[in-house]
Amino acid sequence: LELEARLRRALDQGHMRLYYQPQIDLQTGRLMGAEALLRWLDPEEGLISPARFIPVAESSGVIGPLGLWVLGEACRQGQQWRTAGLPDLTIAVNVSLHQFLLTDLVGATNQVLAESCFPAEFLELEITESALAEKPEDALAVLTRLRELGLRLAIDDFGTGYSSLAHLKRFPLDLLKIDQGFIRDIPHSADDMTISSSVIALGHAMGLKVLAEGVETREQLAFLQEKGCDYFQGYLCSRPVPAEDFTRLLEKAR
Ligand code: G
Ligand code: G
Ligand code: MN
Ligand code: NA
Repeated sequence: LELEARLRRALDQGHMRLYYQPQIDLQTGRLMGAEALLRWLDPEEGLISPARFIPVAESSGVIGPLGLWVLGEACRQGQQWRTAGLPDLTIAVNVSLHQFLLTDLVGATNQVLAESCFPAEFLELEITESALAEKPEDALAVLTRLRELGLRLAIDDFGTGYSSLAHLKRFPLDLLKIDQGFIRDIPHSADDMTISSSVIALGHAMGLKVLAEGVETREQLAFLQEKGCDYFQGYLCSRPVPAEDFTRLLEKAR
């Protein structure tokens, strides 16, 4: 079977999973959120990365039902953690370019929030910088309607796309995520240290919180703390883990 047909079948047969990676408050060390990351658990091939199948999902239109499943699953899980009395947690969900511009993302989000009873204020959507740059006027309209639902908006992979700062300023955003490519070589790359601290300052100047991705070492953490970065995620704290493992992290944080 072609990848597209296999993908549709995997979705129908329940072979998709969400893994969760902790997001930590850099100043207090508190667990404040989780990014949901999609995994395809193929009975023959094992774990397949979204980097391999999201592009196919986008070009084939499978991203519509797949994206709806991801949103629904993340909200159901988030609500389950809430009703278990575990600490408050923001759940961040990745949204792809096609899903953002060509599907009814506002309708889908509204639907899953209603069905799951998960409060909108705890849901965050991550949109890549390049998706916002593609059609800024359309993007502004969608972001505005999403914001009206009461959820939070993050710009993902910041620094790798080409969004103009003039547009960025007009978008109703809450969080800027520094791409891990700028974090990786800290403290060895003076350029990356300059870029990262500039992005933190830029984000704060625009009234946004700033999260650093891909933090793997204590040196990186110390640098980001000193520069006033708000949050981090990365292997230093934890890899993305299945929901059951994340539940244990939450129980420890209680
Ligand atoms: O989870 P990493 O470990 O493999 O993710 C690889 C890429 O896939 C990243 O760019 C990530 O943003 C993207 N990705 C992960 N989960 C999702 C998802 O649910 N939807 C979309 N659109 N992209 C996702
Ligand atoms: O594009 P996006 O930022 O959504 O994708 C996040 C990707 O980064 C996922 O593939 C996730 O598994 C990966 N990731 C998360 N933390 C780390 C880390 O500390 N180091 C590296 N190399 N990758 C990470
Ligand atoms: Mn992301
Ligand atoms: Na990213």
